Amino acid sequence: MLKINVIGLGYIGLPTALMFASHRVEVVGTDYNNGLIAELNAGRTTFEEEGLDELFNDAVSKEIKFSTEYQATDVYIVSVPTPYDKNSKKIDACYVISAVKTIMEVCPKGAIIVIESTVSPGTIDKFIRPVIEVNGFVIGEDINLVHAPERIIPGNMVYELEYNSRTIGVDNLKIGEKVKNLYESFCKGEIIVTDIRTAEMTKVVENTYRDINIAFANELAKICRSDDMDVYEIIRIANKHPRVNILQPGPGVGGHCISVDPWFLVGDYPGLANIILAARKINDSMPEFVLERIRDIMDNNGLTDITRVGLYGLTYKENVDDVRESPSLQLLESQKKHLANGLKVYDPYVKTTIADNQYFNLDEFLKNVDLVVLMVSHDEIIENMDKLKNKIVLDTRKICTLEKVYTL
Ligand code: SAJ
Repeated sequence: MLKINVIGLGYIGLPTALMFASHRVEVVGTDYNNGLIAELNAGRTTFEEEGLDELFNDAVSKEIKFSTEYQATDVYIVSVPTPYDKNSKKIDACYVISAVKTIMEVCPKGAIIVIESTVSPGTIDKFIRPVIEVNGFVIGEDINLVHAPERIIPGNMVYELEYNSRTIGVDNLKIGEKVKNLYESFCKGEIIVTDIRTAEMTKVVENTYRDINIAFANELAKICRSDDMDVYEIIRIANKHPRVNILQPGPGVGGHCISVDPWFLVGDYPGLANIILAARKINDSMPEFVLERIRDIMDNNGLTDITRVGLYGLTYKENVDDVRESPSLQLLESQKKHLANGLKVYDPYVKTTIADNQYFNLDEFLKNVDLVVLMVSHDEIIENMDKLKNKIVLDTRKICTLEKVYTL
């Protein structure tokens, strides 16, 4: 059986490493963050995710080690972050490149490097292959390159790792079969082997598809608001059509994937990626639209003090602790752009201070606000809806069961 070194133990790398180990594949998980490795070695997981602790306990009882050092193994799975530059919208592959460089220092001849991190189409040809070749390694002989983009969704990662279909992009079908067999140790979904550029493009296309569909729902919300129609009722009825499936409008699109990946296509294909660009702009405009709704609702209710308005939820979606690109943070940025401040914020999953006027206790937060803006549908607020009875509520997620609630 092949031995694996998973590089980067974040949201994707950790569950992946644990999943292999729990299916009796020998795994070493590597991360350059000493603190993170110390936590894992002390028997603690490093983020909250449904089913992760159980998976962790099962894996550590089998074949897994955690280390800050890269290992000599047959296969490397690279799941390091791929940040993007907010202005140029281009991907920064520096972490992937540095991981590949370090792998070359320790790997045996013929090792397979699987890149799971999302990269923009063409990144492997433009940035990764040259790094390998310049070091005198022959791709296909000394090192085999694979791109197997992940597809799991925060909140349901453990289940989706096991049951989602996967794509494996390779130069050589024999390597494709090897890697496919490896993933089949735990993956029950269909595994499709294709070439690397197709795998890169497919990943970005999947997230772009979702971005465009969310943008459609958000645009409908704006249209309906402008002419006093109920967008939720319209979507509900339209979705009865057998070929219509409109998503839900919301306060914007966050996370490190859907709000980022479509920009790669816009950046690489200017003039061609038109609907994609329009969708990005619509979704990016939603936090500002929520701000406008807040102002209108304040006017309607004779509220003048912004410090009596609170945002419930700072994460990019429900029941996760990930705040990357979250609509709430985008909204707070917008507030700053208008030279304003004062909005209060609270999120049960965010335990450190990341914004001004932040609270760490629901009751304390509610005591200090009159208008509550529901930005994220965490279970906590659904279970405590009664506490909003005497508040003015703007519900951007359509979760509130109380009477007389404002919506988008
Ligand atoms: N959202 C809406 N309305 C909706 C659905 C979502 O406003 O009807 C918002 C969410 O609140 C959130 C954002 O969109 O802010 C994105 O959330 P999400 O749950 O749709 O997706 P992510 O970003 O958590 O994960 C996506 C997934 N991709 C697709 O569904 C095509 C996941 O499978 C990928 O693995 C992940 O991106 C990734 O890493 O690329």
